[in-house]
Amino acid sequence: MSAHDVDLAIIGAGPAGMAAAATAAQLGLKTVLLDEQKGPGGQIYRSITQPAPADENILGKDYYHGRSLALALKNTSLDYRPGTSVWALDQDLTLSLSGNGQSQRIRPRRLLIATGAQERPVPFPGWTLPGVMTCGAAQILLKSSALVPTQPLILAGSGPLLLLIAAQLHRAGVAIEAILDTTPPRHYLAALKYLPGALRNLPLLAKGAGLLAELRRAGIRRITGVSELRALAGPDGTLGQVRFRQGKKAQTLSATTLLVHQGVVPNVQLSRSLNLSHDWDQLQQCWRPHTDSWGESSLPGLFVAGDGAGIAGALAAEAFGKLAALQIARQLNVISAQQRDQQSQRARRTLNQQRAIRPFLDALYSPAREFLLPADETLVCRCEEVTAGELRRLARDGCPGPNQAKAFCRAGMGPCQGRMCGLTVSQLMADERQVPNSEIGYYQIRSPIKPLRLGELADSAH
Ligand SMILES: Cc1cc2nc3c(=O)[nH]c(=O)nc-3n(C[C@H](O)[C@@H](O)[C@H](O)COP(=O)(O)OP(=O)(O)OC[C@H]3O[C@@H](n4cnc5c(N)ncnc54)[C@H](O)[C@@H]3O)c2cc1C
Repeated sequence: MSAHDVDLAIIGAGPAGMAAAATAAQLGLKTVLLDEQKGPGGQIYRSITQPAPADENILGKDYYHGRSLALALKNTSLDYRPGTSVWALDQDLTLSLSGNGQSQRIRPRRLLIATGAQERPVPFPGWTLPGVMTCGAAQILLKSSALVPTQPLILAGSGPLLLLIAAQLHRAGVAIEAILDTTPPRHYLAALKYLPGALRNLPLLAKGAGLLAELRRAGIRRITGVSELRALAGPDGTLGQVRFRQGKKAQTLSATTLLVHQGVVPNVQLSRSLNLSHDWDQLQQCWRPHTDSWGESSLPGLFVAGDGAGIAGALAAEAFGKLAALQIARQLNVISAQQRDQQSQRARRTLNQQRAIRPFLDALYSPAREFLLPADETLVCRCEEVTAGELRRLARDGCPGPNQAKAFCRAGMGPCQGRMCGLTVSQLMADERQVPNSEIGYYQIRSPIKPLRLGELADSAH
């Protein structure tokens, strides 16, 4: 495809990308939608065109909302390419793609990154043992293959998704031994000051209360105020026990699966690879690309929308995707500013309403210190096996930030390219050096940001 054949390329077919693609294509923009998954949906609506569980009650009503978004893609001239990874971006908006074993480059007039969120890495002693995985990973297996984890099963962590996934597994017939809630009790008080904003989204508050009631009715034990979480190996080297403390009391439970979760954070690999300007979000304890209210980033013509621009949930992502598409249509002179403003009113209202509850949720479910700044013996970079202690020592020895630490200990240089350790490395070094996260910075992300075959790399040179 030659340069400028495409008006808009969108990376990610979650709610943000699907809403943007449908809006842009309906307005007549020549639009390409790329996603590495084999169907549309993103994280929340994963496998929405072919959900694996037969019983719709398991995943719940919110999940099936994704059907209307996937359907809206069908009746357009959209060029939708599933199974396609974007592994590099250039400053002139050229994308390098890999799909069906082949590499290709396209250069659209405008680019929208809608690559969403990833679960926050949860480093704690024992997190690399077989049998310990994230709640999101278990949910992916449920949505795409109707598979459930082995039991006895324990869930541990904090946040609305922890409760949702516990409820979904329970509805799928899984026996849950216990939910270990690591939300520090003082966070309830800290969140109170944000309650007026939260009250603007009563349906979401009611949903949370409904999940808690459902789990209580099911008789699932929820142990609150949990700290000092440890996963311990059994005789065969896989997970055997989970140890924790509730107040002064230490407890140990047997388990073959431990699902952990400490919220989600924006996936910034692509935006970082272009050196876009990023802000440190103190309440969400993560980085997000700096954008204007339409999603345009510090690089003109490049937009970021959805959870990748700051965590606000699926309905906000859908609304933000639409707003970005309308502004892009405006910039390409397809609609007037007045048409853009008229057509964006509902999406803007939804976005504001969905964002209003975030400070409350973020203050309540901010991860406990032990997960942000793990103990010295904990592995932080799983790929290169670098511990928290080693990173602290490097900071004490004068290493100014993550990129220099990378050169000394290889943290962030493995196959995940720092996705699983980047945040923790930055936070550990900032804490040890007693400087703000904004000063310590983040890894310089380099392409290929996704694994790529040598043949595809060679193809892309032609
Ligand atoms: C594991 C997980 C499970 C979640 N489950 C729920 C849930 O059940 N309910 C809920 O309310 N919220 C859930 N969330 C929160 C969720 O992120 C939603 O808020 C929502 O999906 C965000 O929509 P989005 O469009 O911004 O991004 P996403 O839905 O995350 O979509 C991003 C898409 O980008 C694609 N992508 C990423 N990088 C590339 C690349 N380089 N090349 C090509 N494609 C790429 C991904 O494959 C993905 O399909 C979940 C989050 C995670 C991480």
